Amino acid sequence: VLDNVLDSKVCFKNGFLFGVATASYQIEGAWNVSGKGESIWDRYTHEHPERVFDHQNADTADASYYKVKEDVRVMKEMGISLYRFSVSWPRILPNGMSNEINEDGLRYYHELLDELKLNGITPVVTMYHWDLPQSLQDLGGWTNPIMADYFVDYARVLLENFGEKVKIWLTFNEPLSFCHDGYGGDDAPGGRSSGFEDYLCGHTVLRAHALVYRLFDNEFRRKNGGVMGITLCFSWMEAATTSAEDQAAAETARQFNLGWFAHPIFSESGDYPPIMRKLVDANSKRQGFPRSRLPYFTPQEVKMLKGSYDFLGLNHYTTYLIKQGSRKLKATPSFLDDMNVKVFQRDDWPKTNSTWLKVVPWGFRKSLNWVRLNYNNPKTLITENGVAFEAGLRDIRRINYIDSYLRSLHDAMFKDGCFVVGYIYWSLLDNFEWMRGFSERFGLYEVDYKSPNLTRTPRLSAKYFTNVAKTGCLPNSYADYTYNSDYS
Ligand code: PNW
Repeated sequence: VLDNVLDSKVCFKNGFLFGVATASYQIEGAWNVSGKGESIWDRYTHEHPERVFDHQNADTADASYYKVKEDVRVMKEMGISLYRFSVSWPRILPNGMSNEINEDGLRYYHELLDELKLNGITPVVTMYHWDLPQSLQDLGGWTNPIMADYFVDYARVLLENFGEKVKIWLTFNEPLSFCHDGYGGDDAPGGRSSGFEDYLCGHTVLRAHALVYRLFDNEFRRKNGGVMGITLCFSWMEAATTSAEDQAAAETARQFNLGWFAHPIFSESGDYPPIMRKLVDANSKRQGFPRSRLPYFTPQEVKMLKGSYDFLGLNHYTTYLIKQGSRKLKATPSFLDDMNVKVFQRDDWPKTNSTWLKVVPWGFRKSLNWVRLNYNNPKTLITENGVAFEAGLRDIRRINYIDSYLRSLHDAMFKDGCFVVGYIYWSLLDNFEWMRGFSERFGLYEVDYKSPNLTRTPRLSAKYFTNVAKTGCLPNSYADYTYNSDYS
């Protein structure tokens, strides 16, 4: 009988890693302390408070800069084995360039890395999670091709200083988000030039990624060991109907969203997805541009990019339905016009506190299988998955979300053979959720923004996740977590 119960339990194999994630600007605070330079998010939230929910900014955020011991203790208690955090470029290089290194920046991340080591937690370090030094934005930021060289200089500083302590590196977090939303939309730096600057950004970022991967491979791996990847976000794009047109539209949407950054690195043929090349080239021509708005790689760059990874970092949150588009091409370009599909979600999918995020667990399995089939089943680490609900400790719906997404992940791994090595929840703590300020709470731990200490308190979901991380299995029922006098 016991064997049957154990058989039916959903367990991840020994060695599967559980973790939690954060990012520098979203939690650190101390925005102008001890030599840190200004980032584009500092500048943007200060100059355009009206664009952010409730005029908020992350000047203080969770004050994690001052709470290394406290935050690591919480992780230790949860029994997780990975902590994914990002390094603030302007905290290390106040002016963005490596001629001036801020010693306090190095000290802070050493303190964090040492504390993690003391507690047996493996760091997963993102070099860039959106907080570009403002001085580099003044040169055009990621739309300026030279930014790739400055990123290499910065990466070298990180590899030289932290290479002995960090074995799992990510170059970038979600280029699609910070290129499209930052240079083609409303995120910092507020480029609002979609269909043009976002492609320039993407091009520089892809080159920068490959240069840093080759630097790591040629100069650091032998000495320090370790692995390097890139984190891409992939919302599942499901065709809304079985019609050939909608099926093709959904595939186009996948190529424009994941393929834009994944195809050059993870595909057999390299370079941008053929459908993206074709559509943007044709539209640029029709709009009278002298050349394609999507830049071309040299053959050497295609080669340098192809295979520039040891693993894929995948962020997955939700699913969209896709129908064939019907837009007439406008004179002003945009990414959405180039892709030309209709994107929507079903009204009966469970809602969350993020307008864009509906609970659709089966999309996770489909995303992972699409990656498996298109990129030859790369080693994958889930670097983010999570959900925001209203403040409060009895977050049964968050438990529900995590549990259902983990079941879908389990099916992808054990029924379909997807090669996934770990799962990192976003986020450890409530934090500054970019344009939506502190209004969206993703944390396993609640942060009380009214208390002077920014007190952290575990939600029910923290208890659930602790159990999962410690046993490697999903509970047969999570009734245990539903009624608990501690949380009433
Ligand atoms: C991520 N989507 O961005 C970021 O990496 C985090 O910094 C952020 O806090 C988190 O998601 C929650 O919003 C995403 O459209 C942006 O599917 C967009 C999507 C997913 C993630």
